[in-house]
Amino acid sequence: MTVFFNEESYGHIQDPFHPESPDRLRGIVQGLKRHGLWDDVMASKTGKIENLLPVHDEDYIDFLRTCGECSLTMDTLVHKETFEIAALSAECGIDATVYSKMNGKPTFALTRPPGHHAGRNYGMGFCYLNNIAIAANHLLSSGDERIAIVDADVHHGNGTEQIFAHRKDVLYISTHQTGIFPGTGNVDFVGKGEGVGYTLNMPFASGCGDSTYDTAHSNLIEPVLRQFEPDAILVSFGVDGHYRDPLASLSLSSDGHLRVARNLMRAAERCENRVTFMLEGGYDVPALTEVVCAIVGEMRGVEVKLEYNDIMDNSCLGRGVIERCMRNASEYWDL
Ligand code: Q9C
Ligand code: ZN
Repeated sequence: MTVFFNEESYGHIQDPFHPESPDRLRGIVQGLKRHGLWDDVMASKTGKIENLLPVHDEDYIDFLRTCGECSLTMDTLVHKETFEIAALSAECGIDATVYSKMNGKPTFALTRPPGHHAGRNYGMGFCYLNNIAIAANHLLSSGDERIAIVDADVHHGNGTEQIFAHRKDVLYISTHQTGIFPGTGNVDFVGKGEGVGYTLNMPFASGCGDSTYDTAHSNLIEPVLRQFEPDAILVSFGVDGHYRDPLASLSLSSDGHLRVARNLMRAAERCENRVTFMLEGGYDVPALTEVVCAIVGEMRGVEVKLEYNDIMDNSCLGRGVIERCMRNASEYWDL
């Protein structure tokens, strides 16, 4: 099994013109079928509340479950079916990480709705339940000692960062665009209390792309992952850093996204190939589709041709940010 997906996710429709629409998944599923990659897909069973409780307050869960029609923020609406689909999305993430653990293989969870903006008692930014935090907690409570979360969505994962800021058993590394939603993810925030040194933020300016990400991975993300020695790597994977994306303005190409994924799969060779990609954002459906297909293809040994490969950043525009992050991180890591 490589891909984890639930039909029910199509039923999550915030409003007809919302960018986080079911067409995103329809595009991906169609693409995977076209490339012969849809023979290896697993669905999840209804989300279990016990798995949500270590991450979210019971009051918040009850509110989501019972409010009927309400809104968490202007662009994060709750309908009567939202809680159930969000809980299934969280379960999808858990199942993909558990499968990866049992079989020593990378997995891709088509989590929808996404999760990384959701905190203990709030949802925002199209997120209701923090899928990746829920999966990380599940692994930590079933024998794992250290989990690394790499957040490659263009937005900072404020929810994930906050949930784990004080912990040293969860490493959180985020690359994101600065100056856009949600506004968190400053390079000088390195965690709290026991967790100091276990949060790394790289807030890149508009325009940063391929060469910036290549450098961030080789100079910082890879060495820190090697030293942390995680039992598994979980990836908040968005494709909204793509130059085609309508919601942000970084300039990653499709191949740039694929290299990010490859780097993480290579890092995971040191933890029995335990790496799980969980879908976060990505709002240009053709770009989202080709990138996800290429990553799943990489996992399965199938080559997927990429179309959106313009290189817009070949001079490491984000070097200053990477250096500032390295300077902060070098207090805690050998860099
Ligand atoms: N003026 C994810 O990619 N935009 N969420 C708010 C407010 C919210 C993105 C704009 C973007 C949320 C999972
Ligand atoms: Zn995003």
